[in-house]
Amino acid sequence: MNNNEEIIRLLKEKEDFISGAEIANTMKVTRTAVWKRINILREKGYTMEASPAKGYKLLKSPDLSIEEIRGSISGWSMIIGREIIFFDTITSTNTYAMELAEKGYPEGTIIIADAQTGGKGRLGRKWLSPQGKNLYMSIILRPAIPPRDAAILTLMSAVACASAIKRISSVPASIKWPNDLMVSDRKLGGILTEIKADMDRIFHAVIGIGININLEIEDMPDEIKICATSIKNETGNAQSRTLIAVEIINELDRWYSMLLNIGKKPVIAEWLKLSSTIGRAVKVTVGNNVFTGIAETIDEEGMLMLKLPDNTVKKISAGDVAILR
Ligand code: BT5
Repeated sequence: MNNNEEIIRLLKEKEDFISGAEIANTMKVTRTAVWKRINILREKGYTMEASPAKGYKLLKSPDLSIEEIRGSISGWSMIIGREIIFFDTITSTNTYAMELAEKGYPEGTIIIADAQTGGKGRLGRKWLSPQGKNLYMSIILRPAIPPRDAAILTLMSAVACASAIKRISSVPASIKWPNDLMVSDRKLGGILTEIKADMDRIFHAVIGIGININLEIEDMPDEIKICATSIKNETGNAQSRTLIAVEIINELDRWYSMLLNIGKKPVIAEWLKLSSTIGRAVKVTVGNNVFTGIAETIDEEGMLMLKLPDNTVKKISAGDVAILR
């Protein structure tokens, strides 16, 4: 725990004024050092009341607080989130995480940014990533699973995100195969899994998570406005990005442990429960080909089993699904 986190922890624990001397004693630093830290935290968006007689009181945290995320994650295995790196602005948390993974950063390292200038989706698409509104987060993993099973990482992440969003915001998030987080037919978020692998093993994987939290519909460009939503748009209330991030990290940690220790079955079973694709008539676009049929289920590798009009079943490994009414 660094000094910023320690001060925030003490202020939150006390829920009242705490004197500079007490903070300094507990942290074994000078009172001047405490005062300097308090000013840094104010610059980061924390609102503090300061009284010469009583000390400091935390009135409000910023809605994306890395100090609070670090202090609140309570993972089962403590793999996911063992290191969290924060940026005000970055090109893409995924691109940076892939670079760090290449350099040997440990499994579980998380990159979070307040804004992305080059946020990306699949196939080089753009991910709208304005400042101060949403969650942009990437996680480095080094799973001992064969490359053909890599899709399970996307399914697992979708399960973790949908469960976390439902629990914290009560928004009825569902999963559209393979990587979309939806509220009815609007996109709330997406997952981008990138891997470096050879034929036999995955060297590293990066899971990128983008979730619209407080983004207003009117702030979206027209082409996204028609098909996207945010938690705030669904509930009418702003939501703490910290709370959503903590819950997603905890859920991911739990599901990742389960995947490594028990295998793919529990992930797939939960995915099927949260999916809004299965059982529906769908149109699937795969490159230049379009298939329509009934989305029957997914197989053990996360492939979509599409029942075509001639009753044959086509396995699809990647594509874009549109639900037909
Ligand atoms: C995805 O791609 O849905 C994956 C998105 C992953 C974004 C995260 S943010 C953190 C990390 N760092 C990154 O650079 N990326 C990851 P895909 O299924 O290809 O969907 C992309 C399409 O979604 C775009 O072509 C738009 O139509 C739409 N879109 C773009 N931004 C959106 C937004 N903020 N909300 C909803 N839809 C959006």
